[in-house]
Amino acid sequence: MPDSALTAAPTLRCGRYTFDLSRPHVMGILNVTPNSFSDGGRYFNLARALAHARQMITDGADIIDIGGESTRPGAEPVRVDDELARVLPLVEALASAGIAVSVDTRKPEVMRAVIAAGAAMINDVNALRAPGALDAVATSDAGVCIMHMRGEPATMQQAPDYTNVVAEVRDFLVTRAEATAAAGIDRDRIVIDPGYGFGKRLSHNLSLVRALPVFVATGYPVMMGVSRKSSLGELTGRAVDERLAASLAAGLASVARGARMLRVHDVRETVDALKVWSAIERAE
Ligand code: 9MG
Repeated sequence: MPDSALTAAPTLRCGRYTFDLSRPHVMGILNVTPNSFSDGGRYFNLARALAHARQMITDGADIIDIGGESTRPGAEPVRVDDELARVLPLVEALASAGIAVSVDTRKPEVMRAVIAAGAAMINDVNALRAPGALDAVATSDAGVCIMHMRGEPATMQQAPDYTNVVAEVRDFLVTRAEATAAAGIDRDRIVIDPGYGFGKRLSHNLSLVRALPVFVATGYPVMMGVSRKSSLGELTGRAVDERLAASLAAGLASVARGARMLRVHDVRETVDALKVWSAIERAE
């Protein structure tokens, strides 16, 4: 990565969209699974899912992340055709309405189909490690988020351990970002994500948020997904649907340390919090 990349204006190219990340961006979560950890089943119906996506855009989301396979700890895999049946109608409807769409998937077949249907970004918690995944994105102009995950969702929370969590996660992401760029995906299409909650204990998650400047220094824009996660329940004792305040605190702590995109359930509240934070940052 050239030195100039560390100081360059952070822009992210995702298909027909170019995001100016000098303002932190908000990615609204739309899980269309019967069993997601925080909104299980609520948007498993097309009309309801579309209405929720439109509401998130009205509330200020910059992009909607659609997921048809749960990545919660212990989740079971979903077949390609089932995942496509869940996400494709939404991608088609939202993309044709001019809404920027990301799809949270680990499967190259799904990546190719959703990009053809208009998705502007692929959000891969597996960092494009599946055979064919790099090529599926490289043959398009979509953006990509590559995330760190230790193990697989089914087993990732079974005693995760690190010698130096920050260095190990950073090295993994730099290696994967370089492999992504070498496959022909321009660097300004790549976002990295330390994978809060993915094969990490509470102390690991907190260290990663605190060390976000280390990830920013790689030159790639950083995304964080802390919304409603179980570690926030560990800290506050709150149930999953009572973690708004905790999510806002962790999200703002991430942005204050350089995260440029937040993946959230509560778009309206996050956008308000970011407006206040940004105004304070700009004040004389
Ligand atoms: C799909 N998904 C769930 N949590 C996530 C996180 O923290 N980051 C990204 N990129 N995707 C996530």
